[in-house]
Amino acid sequence: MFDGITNGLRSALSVLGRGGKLTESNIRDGLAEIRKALLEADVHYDVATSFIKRCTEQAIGEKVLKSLRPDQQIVGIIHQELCNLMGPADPSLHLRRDGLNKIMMCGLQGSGKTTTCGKLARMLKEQGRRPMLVAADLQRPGAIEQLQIVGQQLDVPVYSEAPGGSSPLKVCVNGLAAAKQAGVDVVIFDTAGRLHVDADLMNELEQIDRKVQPDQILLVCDAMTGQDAVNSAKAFNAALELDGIILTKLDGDTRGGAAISVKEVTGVPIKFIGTGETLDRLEPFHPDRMAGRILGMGDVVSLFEKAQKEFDADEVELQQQRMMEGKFSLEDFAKQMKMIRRMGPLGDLLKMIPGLGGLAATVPGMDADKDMGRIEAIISSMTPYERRHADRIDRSRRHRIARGAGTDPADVNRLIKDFGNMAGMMQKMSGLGPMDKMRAMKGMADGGMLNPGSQLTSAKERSKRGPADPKEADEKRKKARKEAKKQKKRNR
Ligand SMILES: Nc1nc2c(ncn2[C@@H]2O[C@H](COP(=O)(O)OP(=O)(O)OP(=O)(O)O)[C@@H](O)[C@H]2O)c(=O)[nH]1
Ligand SMILES: [Mg+2]
Repeated sequence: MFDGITNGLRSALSVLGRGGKLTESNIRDGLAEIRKALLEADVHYDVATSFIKRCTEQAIGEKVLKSLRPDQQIVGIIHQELCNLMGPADPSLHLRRDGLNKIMMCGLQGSGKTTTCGKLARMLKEQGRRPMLVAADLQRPGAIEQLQIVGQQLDVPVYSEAPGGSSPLKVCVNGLAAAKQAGVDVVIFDTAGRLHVDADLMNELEQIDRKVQPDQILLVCDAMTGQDAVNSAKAFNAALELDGIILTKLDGDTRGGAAISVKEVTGVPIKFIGTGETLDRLEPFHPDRMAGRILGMGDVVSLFEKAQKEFDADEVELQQQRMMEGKFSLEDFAKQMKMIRRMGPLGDLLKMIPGLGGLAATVPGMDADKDMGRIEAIISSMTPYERRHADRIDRSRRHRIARGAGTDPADVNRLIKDFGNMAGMMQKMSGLGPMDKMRAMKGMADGGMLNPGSQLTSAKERSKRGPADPKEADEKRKKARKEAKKQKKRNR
């Protein structure tokens, strides 16, 4: 997302950073470029204009021009102004501990209301709440069933009525009563959308608002619709006094302008962003992180939070233990791989790391997800015995596994070798002090060992190159032979 803005800002900033000497006139030129980039990204005209005015005033101030790195100072100013535009942050739903919390969702047709109801319910459940969904969209055929499916997926109750004899208002009132009776603590009303803001829809929503008295009215806005999203937000806010905005579809190639202007135009905070179709793709909105993303500085904080959530700490510790004891098997390896994959497509993760943002898109032939998929396929074609005793995989087993995984036996071989190297190193490292550990890690990273899949795709090319470190490979082979002999003896 935000590629347009990011690239525009980058080129403008490189104008500012070039030549060393910044003057008032080239700062103005650079900022004018940024304004253009913002407009192209669908940022509201007035918002872009006043934003650039504020940045310019500060940037041409004496303090900036006389500072050591004026270009950095200017990036700082833009970052801060972006935060001011999109913030302050308020990702809380202000839920009470006791009693029933009522959340009403609204938005145009197809903006993502029903999906976001599910995402919110999932998030609340994770926080230990007991949510219930109410299907108040009687407009679109299939809408009730869609919400029911979401509820089933999450194991969350859904209140609905047959569309024939009921009205959205009735469904909400009855749904509220059902929620009270069921003893849930959050009830979320999924309402109908319309193609455009119209009086009919607003009437319906206002009636529900008056009768149900929601604690939070959240507008779901499709970020891909740019200015339209911002304009509809204005209209919804005028009728309903929104408590928060959820911007959806901030994945894909959204131009992102809506995220920048919607708070400024409506005064309503953005609470969450939707970054994918699946129900786990909801993130609290952080203006500073978003500003960082827009400026292409990466989003390390989000990345680490994601990692923390997806990695099962106990499992990781258990695996470390197994590594140290030399018991780390291909089965553990596959588990680790799964954990990494749960964090999302690798391309997405790369984009969040500063400096690597462009990498995912620019390195030809790089398809880390495919490589990881291949490794998983290879490991899952093995028998449990083989996963625990990788050293026992001989030629015929190798061929069988390769057939099962739809790859080359050379790939299977490579994976087993890489895995053997990694497990061996890990075991060695467990006896080292922290500094030596770091050195060893660096060695592993340089040798590509921390990313065993990275070389799977070019079996042919590799055979030309030979092993990365012949001496080490030799030693490994010797050790393996010794092990095999010992094992044979034991078996006799
Ligand atoms: N890529 C992406 N797609 C999303 C996101 N949120 C929702 N969608 C998709 O957008 C489409 C519409 O979503 P719904 O949740 O049905 O939208 P709605 O507002 O309930 O639509 P109506 O009930 O017809 O008014 C679906 O295909 C969703 O999968 C998101 O954050 N990212
Ligand atoms: Mg819907």
